[in-house]
Amino acid sequence: MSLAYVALGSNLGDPRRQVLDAMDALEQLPTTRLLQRSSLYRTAPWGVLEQPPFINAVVELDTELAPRVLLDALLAIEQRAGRVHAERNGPRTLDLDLLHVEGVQLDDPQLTLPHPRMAERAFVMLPLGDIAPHLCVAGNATVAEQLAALDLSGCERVA
Ligand code: PH2
Ligand code: MG
Ligand code: MG
Repeated sequence: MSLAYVALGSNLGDPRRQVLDAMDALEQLPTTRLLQRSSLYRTAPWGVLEQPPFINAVVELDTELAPRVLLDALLAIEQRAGRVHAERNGPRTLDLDLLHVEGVQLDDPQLTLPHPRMAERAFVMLPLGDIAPHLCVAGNATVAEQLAALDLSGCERVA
């Protein structure tokens, strides 16, 4: 079994509902337990600014699924949620990003682990800090230490 961290995001339709439903779907994956879920955050859009705010969260899974199998399962959950995803960094019904799998480094076209840009993104690090403040994912700094360097002003806890 390995600990795996998945970021959830949505800003189309009913984002809060879609994020909560996706957490339930993650909990149902074979050989997988959902150990922790962060609070939900309403976050200002990053990348493409002219779009609705996102709901973001992070969960911790304990899973026997290999990282690429888990990634396929995440994509299947996105599809089932009726994912609309036209533009890079643009609006989406549901986005599930694999952030980190304990002990795994991967660099292939479909999947890079740990997620190369997560440490810069408050909408990822803030919920991750709820459930894994002591985790080191990039270099030697913990999530809590990296959070101290981020501007969190666009992020508001909603549940
Ligand atoms: N996801 C993006 C692009 N921009 N901004 C916020 N606040 N939250 C996201 O999840 C997000 C984003 C592409 O996946
Ligand atoms: Mg994303
Ligand atoms: Mg994605």
